[in-house]
Amino acid sequence: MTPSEPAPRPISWPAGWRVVWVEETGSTNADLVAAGTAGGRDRSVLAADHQTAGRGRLDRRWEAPAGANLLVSLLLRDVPARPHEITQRVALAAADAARATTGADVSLKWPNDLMLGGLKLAGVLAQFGSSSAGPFVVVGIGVNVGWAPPGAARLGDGVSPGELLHAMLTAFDALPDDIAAVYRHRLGTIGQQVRVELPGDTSVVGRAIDVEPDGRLVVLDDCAISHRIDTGDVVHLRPVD
Ligand code: BT5
Repeated sequence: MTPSEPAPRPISWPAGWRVVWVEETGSTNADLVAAGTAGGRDRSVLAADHQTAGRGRLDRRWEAPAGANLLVSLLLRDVPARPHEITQRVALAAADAARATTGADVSLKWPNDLMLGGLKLAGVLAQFGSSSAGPFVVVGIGVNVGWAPPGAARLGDGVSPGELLHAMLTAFDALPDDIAAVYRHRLGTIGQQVRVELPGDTSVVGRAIDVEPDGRLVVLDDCAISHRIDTGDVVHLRPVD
């Protein structure tokens, strides 16, 4: 199957989700943030075969050729007291779905990248908003299924983007009320020697020792100073002998 011939999508979706799938848009996240601001309903889902302006975090780009990968955003109005939990839920659901459909041994890299064989398989972008219908969060995820850029991983031909989304929505609803332990268990970052690149061209090198209840990564540097990190890009370093 070529990227210009997307696989057929499931004809039904797990109960309670309103899934719209379009051929092309700028960014599914941008569209759902606009929909949320205009009062769009809880558990609205927008997927696209192709994004012309797919977004990563910190204004970066997310790339994928038409029809090859899962590009989807979820609009959720049940925003928990600790909002980052909802982003973790989407990452965990996608990891569970990838495992269930392909058997791939997917783990997480802080905060919410999906990793396969040490390479990035998927990225998550959360955006918060408010409307007259209350606060909301849009969580977008791009999962490499049929295509990956150099240095990244893909799931391969064993699953289609539509099948993966179906499994992901099912897995989301199957997560426990308290996901802290599940997230911690799946997070390959804990115990690793890491370099965390922080906004503003600085970085912290040390051992990732914990994740706090508010989602911050705790890194202990060589001077035994602990850093509680809110935003950054983690590089897993080889452990030093
Ligand atoms: C992310 O950003 O990982 C979040 C990506 C979220 C994409 C989804 S797709 C559906 C929804 N709609 C959107 O517009 N966005 C969301 P970040 O950690 O900043 O990673 C971005 C960086 O990853 C880029 O600067 C590239 O270096 C790299 N990258 C781009 N495309 C990639 C891909 N397909 N696979 C792996 N890495 C990629």
